[in-house]
Amino acid sequence: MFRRHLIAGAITAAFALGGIAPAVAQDAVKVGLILPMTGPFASTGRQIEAAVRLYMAQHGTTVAGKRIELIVRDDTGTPDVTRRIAQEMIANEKVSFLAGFGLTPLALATAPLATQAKKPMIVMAAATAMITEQSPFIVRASFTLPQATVPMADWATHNGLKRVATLVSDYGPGLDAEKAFKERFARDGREVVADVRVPLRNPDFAPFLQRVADLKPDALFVFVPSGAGAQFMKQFQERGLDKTGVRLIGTGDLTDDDILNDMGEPAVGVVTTHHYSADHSSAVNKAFVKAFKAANKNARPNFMAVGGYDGMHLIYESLKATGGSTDGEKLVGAMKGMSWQSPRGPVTVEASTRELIQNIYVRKVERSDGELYNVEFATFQAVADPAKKR
Ligand code: VNL
Repeated sequence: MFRRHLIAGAITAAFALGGIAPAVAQDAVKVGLILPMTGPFASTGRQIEAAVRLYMAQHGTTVAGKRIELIVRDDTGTPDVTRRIAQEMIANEKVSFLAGFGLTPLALATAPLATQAKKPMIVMAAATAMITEQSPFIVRASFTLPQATVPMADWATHNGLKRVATLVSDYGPGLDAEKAFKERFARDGREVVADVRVPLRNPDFAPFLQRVADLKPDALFVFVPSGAGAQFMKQFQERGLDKTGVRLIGTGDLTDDDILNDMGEPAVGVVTTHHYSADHSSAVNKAFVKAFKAANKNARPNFMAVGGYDGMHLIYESLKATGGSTDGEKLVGAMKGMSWQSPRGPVTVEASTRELIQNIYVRKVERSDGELYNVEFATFQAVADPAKKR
């Protein structure tokens, strides 16, 4: 006890005398990464953290003369916890960036804090369109559901589908997807014959799938969040819907690269639209996938990983642009209009919306070398979020 007091006293004295510790602390720029690392959405946290660490390993931890310090905290996917962690990170840790946000409610819970503290808030996962409108300090490194869905509706239209049912998780991104699909598709004799919503947590798809089977649509359009696709696919098969000729389409969240291999045969042939596939054939992506696998026991990166990787790019490049200044307004200003070659393809931060303009690819699940991949076969170039007024 006495000994501890003596040591504590010595440390206090060193600070009071202007020791070197405070100077070192000043030179660190802290990035507070808040993710669901446990609970039903832990795969999202795991993917993003791995990609953030890969980016730092590849680009070093000194940017514009500042040492980047990463602080990772688990919010378990609970909005109150996200908000409390963000508060602590701002007040106690004095972070310069907030980042992560695995689901929409978690991003929404934090937005007012980012505004109040004037901290850039990099949304690496959550994808409801209205999120970026909740704070001028939010910049999104993922995508929006309308952005991924409108191309799917166009693909369905051009492929002669007439009667489509939709099935979405009953919260922000699902409602965005349902609305975007309906508005784009249901014209000129085409109709959405049912729009079913399933609970976000512990969904039992069976009763909804029975309804869909009875309606016999040409296709079922699905949005479920990353990680939930395997359970959906299992029940789709158990109900025999894969044998009834109901085509399965959706956004790429359904055939998430993280779990695609476990889905097996029922996933083969499923067509989805999304901004990222691990199978994307660019040199930048090949290098990214190779490095990610090498650092993560051969695990494949999914679209969440790319959100984390590009989010780190925004943090590093904005800090370079401000010459190391951590003024929140300057950092966000530097991110606006920024363009680069992401593993997903070319991207630009649209200055007026702080959303990425990016390609949306049409992909089909195919087997190659014994593994399942989302194989891209058509591209909608430079798609901006269609939900924003401009
Ligand atoms: C969200 C959107 C989450 C898409 C997801 O996976 C996803 C969201 C966790 O905005 O909550 O794939």
